[in-house]
Amino acid sequence: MKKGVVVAACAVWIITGASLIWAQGEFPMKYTQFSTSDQNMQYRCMKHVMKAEHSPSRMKALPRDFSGRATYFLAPLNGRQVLMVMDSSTPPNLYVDTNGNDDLSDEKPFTATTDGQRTQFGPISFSSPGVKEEVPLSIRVETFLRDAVPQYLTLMPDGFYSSTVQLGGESYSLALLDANFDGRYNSPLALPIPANSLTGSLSDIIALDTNKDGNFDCVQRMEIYPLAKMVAVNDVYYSLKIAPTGATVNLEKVAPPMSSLDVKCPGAELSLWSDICPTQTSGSEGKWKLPAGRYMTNSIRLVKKDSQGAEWVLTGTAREGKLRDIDLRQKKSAVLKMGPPLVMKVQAYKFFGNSSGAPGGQNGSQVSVNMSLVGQAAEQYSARITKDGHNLPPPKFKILSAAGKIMESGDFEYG
Ligand SMILES: [Ca+2]
Ligand SMILES: [Ca+2]
Ligand SMILES: [Ca+2]
Repeated sequence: MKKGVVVAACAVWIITGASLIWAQGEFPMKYTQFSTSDQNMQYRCMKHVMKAEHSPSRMKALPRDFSGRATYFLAPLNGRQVLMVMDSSTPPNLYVDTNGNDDLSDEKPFTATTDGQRTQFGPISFSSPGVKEEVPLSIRVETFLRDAVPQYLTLMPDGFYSSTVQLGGESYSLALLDANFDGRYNSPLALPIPANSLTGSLSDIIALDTNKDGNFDCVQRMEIYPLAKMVAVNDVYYSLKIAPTGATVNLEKVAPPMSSLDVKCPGAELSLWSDICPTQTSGSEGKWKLPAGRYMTNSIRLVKKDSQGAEWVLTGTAREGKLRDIDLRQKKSAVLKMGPPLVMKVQAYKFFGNSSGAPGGQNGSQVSVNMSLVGQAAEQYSARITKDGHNLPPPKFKILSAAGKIMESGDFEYG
């Protein structure tokens, strides 16, 4: 009997000892409304909803005091199409079917507030059917003042969950955003994403201040990204378990199966979104170890030093080509050539415009000429090249006739 207790105690110690090494534990999260300093995160979750052409047939009634012109919207929120109607009165009012009964006569209006450019409504709160959450889904809705009849509404969350988590003996700020507006905080990115979709509207978003500077960075440093199964800090991987309500997050140190990716391009830096673990790669001659999974290139930097030590940087994206969807699920290693030699691609678009630049005018046609550089994996680089952090002058162009005569010449403009 006594031996049995000792054996059991040893087993508990081994399990507990192992978890002391591996588990980083569960952390409670706190809901906070966005402030102006958090707009990086809030704007990453923006979702546009186009106006409906007609009054939706399911709508039972408009509010009794409805005065102005009605514009109808059906917004995908909380797993349903939520009816919204803009009353273009002064100031404009937005009616939202917050209780999901397709009836707007039982709703109070949200009156516009404005900063001079944008008109905002909310916060607008909804309950999630079947989920008992401490904080219901809450959003803000924006539109442009100049649009008497808005073509679309912009939706964004009103707040986010955050916590300070302990990883490898250090404290990090972590935030979760319900970026697909379903009232849950645990929707991971599924790859590949459909063409022309915004990743922010397909999954939730996580932010982790890995350089501990007090900001969730999103320009040169990737600290805000679509939610995946893991996060990485200093090349250590942690699995993520998030309560659907956002109330807790659990992180555990894990050792995932790894693959290697070789892009045959020293100086390449990739910001990769993933269904397994978002990663920012650089150095090691363009050859990196990554957890086996699927990846999508969000942005690219090509960095080269010349013989005088000056640093030249090209930035790019992978809207198409092999870097758009990198599948390392079943592969121990993959080679994918990117970067130079770069081919210049010039595209001309003809459009009709009037002198004010508004579309639809009949006075003369205009041609927009766009230039980009295309790499070996069909990735696209901007013609904006920087040398030691300064923009080089934009490239010049000449348009020749079939006989070789210069018809037009000028400078490209960055934009
Ligand atoms: Ca209602
Ligand atoms: Ca969600
Ligand atoms: Ca940071």
